Amino acid sequence: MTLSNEPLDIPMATSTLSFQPTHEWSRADVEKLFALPFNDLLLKAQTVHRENFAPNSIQMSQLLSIKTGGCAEDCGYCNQSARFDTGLKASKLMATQTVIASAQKAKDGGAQRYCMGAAWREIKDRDVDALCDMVGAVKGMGLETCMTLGMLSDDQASRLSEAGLDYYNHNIDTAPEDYGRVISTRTFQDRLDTLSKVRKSGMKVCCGGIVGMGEQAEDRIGLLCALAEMTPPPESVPINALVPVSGTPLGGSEPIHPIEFARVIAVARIIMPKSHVRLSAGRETMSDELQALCFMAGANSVFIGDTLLTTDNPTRSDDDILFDRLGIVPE
Ligand code: SAM
Ligand code: DTB
Ligand code: SF4
Repeated sequence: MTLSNEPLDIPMATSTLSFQPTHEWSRADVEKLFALPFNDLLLKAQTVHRENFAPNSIQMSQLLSIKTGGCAEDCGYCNQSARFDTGLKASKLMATQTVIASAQKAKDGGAQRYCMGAAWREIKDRDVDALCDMVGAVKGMGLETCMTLGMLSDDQASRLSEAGLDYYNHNIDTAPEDYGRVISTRTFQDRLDTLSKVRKSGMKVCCGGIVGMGEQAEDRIGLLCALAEMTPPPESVPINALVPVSGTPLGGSEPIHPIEFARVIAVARIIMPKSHVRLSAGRETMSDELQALCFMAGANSVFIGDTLLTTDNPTRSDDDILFDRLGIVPE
């Protein structure tokens, strides 16, 4: 099959919203986007997507948990907090050679970016040398590098950046107004402070959130507005559907309706036109049809590999079948 990356000449849907990709979105605009008829919203999102990206290409990242469990924070969605009994076995920071071997497997399997995550509240200075070694080695394989390690200092950010870390993932998770319901051991401002240190160090920002945690529709609007008003917006925006883990406070949340989930992706695409929007955690329980709808809505990044950090992701062979069926190719 020949895939065309040429922009399509698609007429805009009739709606009261003018289409301005460079517009700074007010909260009222974002509310109006969410209220659009689904087809109008999807057409807008797909049009913005085609104006900024090759329509059928997807960025593929792979995760590795380099330090699992035992975390001091109380994030109500997380399997790795020491405060909840989820049966997860905690482990120490992985040896650099083990990380390198896993990264090589990921590269051989088609990953473009390798994202190393640690269940830490913040980085300790004693670990920085080892983290820099991991970054240097993974980068040396020709992979893009990403880490998600909690809060950091300016000095730690500079060292990781100098070692070759391309992206730092640090999610705001939910709207500022909803933050206290989800996490009590840090504030929304703590997250913004870390993100500003990441920016200052020259690394690219990967920042998104989780939906399906029992939040209100207005919280999803608040989450997306908070991401879009970052200057500049994050280069990478992971939209996670909660992977419910029993034993965590939010593990019994009502799942988000699939159509509402696709709306979140579409609005993210429209208001952050240049960012990669990642259809992140939660794909394991999504139908092929919902994933296809999300790609149509402008998602252009996924995690590949059989596990995320501690939970399941679709197998590579299931993903290969799906991407082939949809004519999706790696970016
Ligand atoms: N400890 C660091 C931190 O919190 O920034 C890095 C690792 S933490 C596991 C990375 C992100 O994974 C969280 O910010 C959250 O958005 C996401 N996450 C964690 N548990 C999740 C779950 N059960 N479902 C969906 N996303 C989850
Ligand atoms: C992100 O936004 N999602 C990823 C990555 N960044 C670090 C993590 C998802 C974790 C899902 C639960 C788990 O596997 O432990
Ligand atoms: Fe710790 Fe990160 Fe999990 Fe929060 S999300 S409990 S900070 S590992």
